Amino acid sequence: MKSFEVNFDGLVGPTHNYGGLSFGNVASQSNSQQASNPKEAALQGLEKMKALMDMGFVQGVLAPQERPDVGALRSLGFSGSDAQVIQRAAKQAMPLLVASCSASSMWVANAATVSPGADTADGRVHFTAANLNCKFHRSIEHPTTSRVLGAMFADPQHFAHHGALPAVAQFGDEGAANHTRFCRDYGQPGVEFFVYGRSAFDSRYPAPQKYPARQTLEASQAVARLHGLSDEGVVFAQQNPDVIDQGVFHNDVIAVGNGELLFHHQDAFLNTEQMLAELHAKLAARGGNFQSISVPRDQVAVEDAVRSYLFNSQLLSRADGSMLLIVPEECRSNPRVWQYLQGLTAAGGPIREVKVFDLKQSMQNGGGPACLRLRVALNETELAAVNPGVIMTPALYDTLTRWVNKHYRDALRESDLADPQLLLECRTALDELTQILKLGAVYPFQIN
Ligand code: SUG
Repeated sequence: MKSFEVNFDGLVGPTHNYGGLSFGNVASQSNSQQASNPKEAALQGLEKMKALMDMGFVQGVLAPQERPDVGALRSLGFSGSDAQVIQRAAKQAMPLLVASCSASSMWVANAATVSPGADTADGRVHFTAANLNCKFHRSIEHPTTSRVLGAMFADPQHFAHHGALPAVAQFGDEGAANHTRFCRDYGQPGVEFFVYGRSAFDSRYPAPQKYPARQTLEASQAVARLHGLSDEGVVFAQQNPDVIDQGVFHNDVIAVGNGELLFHHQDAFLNTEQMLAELHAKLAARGGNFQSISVPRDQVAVEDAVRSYLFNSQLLSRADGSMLLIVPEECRSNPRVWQYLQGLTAAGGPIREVKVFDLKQSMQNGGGPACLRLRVALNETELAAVNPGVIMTPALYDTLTRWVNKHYRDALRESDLADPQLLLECRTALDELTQILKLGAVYPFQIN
């Protein structure tokens, strides 16, 4: 049976703005308070989806969330009509209004961790929504994420959904951004690779000093248990705490994997040799030949990796078996990174081509090509069971482009978030979107 890796990209929501909300994420902090352009952000994302579809990849769409999140503000004590809740929050606690307006659900690599049916004990595709509880603005995503994923992957015969882990820092879970999977073929059992930033229950593990480690070992282990993964099919590895302190807030800012290949920075992990040997042995037991490309620090410094998002790329397998790397424009404008990439494709290794995309609106909040997509490996039968409304087609691309042009603003500043009209605009747009994507009622304003 044929199998595919389907990339579901997060559609950027109408409140995309630069709130400076993510301590430890250099781009979010340094672009705080700039004016954003939500329309351009959404169109840039749609361009990437269309380009992948045009290249023959199966591409999906993941809907954004209802923002401002009036319910979150109510739970913090703001009351009255929806408009009053927003106005009171703007007056008394602007940072909370900004957090309740974040369009951060666009970075769907953080929506959930996904294990393909070939790896799980019951043969179903398993999803665990990420609790994202390191940051308030992200911790409010998972209830809607669960409803949206449930509407996309509804058939219980093929898909199993787990709610987010307990909402405490000890189980901090950031989803697929700290998870990748190695396999010979997407439909065959693979090795799932979980990368954590610290241990919450064992003080022998080192931890970063300056910035938070968002993912814990115990959260990663819990997800592996929930999904019914076998010990032979998992490897846990610790991120190098020094790189977290240099702005690598998720592992997908310093490493990316696909098929049998791990592409990573030399300084990405702790105990790298041992970890690579374990990946090699476990993939070999599953019939695969693990390979890795380590990018030396004297060619690309960690700082260059963080600024360019070289590793926040999409590593895609083409029909001829070679791989394609989708990188953001910022890689081309960094001379060291661009020179490295020229050498990489010329070397005749597995990565043969680099394609560049302009994702500046998302990049300025620390979200590159890989942050914007959730990978789901599916066989033909499972793919046929996915809600067809969320699979990208030329017609859906045209409809979504028209929808963005009709509903989105082309400039948003912090003061605009207090405008109650923005809430109405968002709800009108999202109501139409649920019809376009055939999701049914998934937003609080549709179900309460
Ligand atoms: O969680 N930025 C996101 C970026 C997430 C990137 N995802 C991956 N690496 N997979 C974050 O830090 C910034 C929002 C703001 O400041 O307005 C933000 O949430």
